[in-house]
Amino acid sequence: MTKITIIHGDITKQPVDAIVNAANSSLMGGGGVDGAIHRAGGPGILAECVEIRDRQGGCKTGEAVITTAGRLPAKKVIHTVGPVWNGGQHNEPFLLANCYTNSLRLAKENGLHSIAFPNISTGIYGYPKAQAANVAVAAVRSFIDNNYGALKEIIFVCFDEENYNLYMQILESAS
Ligand code: AR6
Repeated sequence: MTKITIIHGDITKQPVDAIVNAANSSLMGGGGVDGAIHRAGGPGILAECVEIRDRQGGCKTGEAVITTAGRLPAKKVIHTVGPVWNGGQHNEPFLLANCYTNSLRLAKENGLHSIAFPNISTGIYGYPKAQAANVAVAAVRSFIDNNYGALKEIIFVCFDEENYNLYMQILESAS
């Protein structure tokens, strides 16, 4: 069984096996949750991101890579790159779903059992929050159905109240 939890809070405080970062394709840090994770986790995270960049040239939209979590209470950080919202006709839902699926796959491959997601793409990248929440929940549910028992807990960490209310509505209406 995999439990889905919704939290209104800060992802850098979550004591889980992996937290997911809404990064950009350079993996060199940025604002929003990316900035918060690098600030709280310290320079060890960026050092591993530099190694990954040198090895494979960053991370494409929808893909995911894994690093240490440095000083964070989590064990690992999974960095994924969400799509920039560009009107919705440019593969945005597919690419956003890939962020969730590829992060979950990486967690499973690394033997990690609890993972916390921020609301990828809904800040600086401008993805409409309700649409992003529906994509996120559908992708997570589909992964659970196809990977029975691989993950014990999947947490959606909503930083703003609007996202928190949206996730509560979606999960309540389906249960
Ligand atoms: N904990 C959880 N969620 C947070 C936190 C936090 N500490 N801080 C912000 N959020 P964003 P994006 C929420 O802009 O839209 C960066 O510069 C925030 O409220 O962080 O995917 C990267 O380097 C929002 O709901 O990421 C990229 O260049 C969600 O996290 C670009 O931003 C995502 O907002 C990525 O943009």
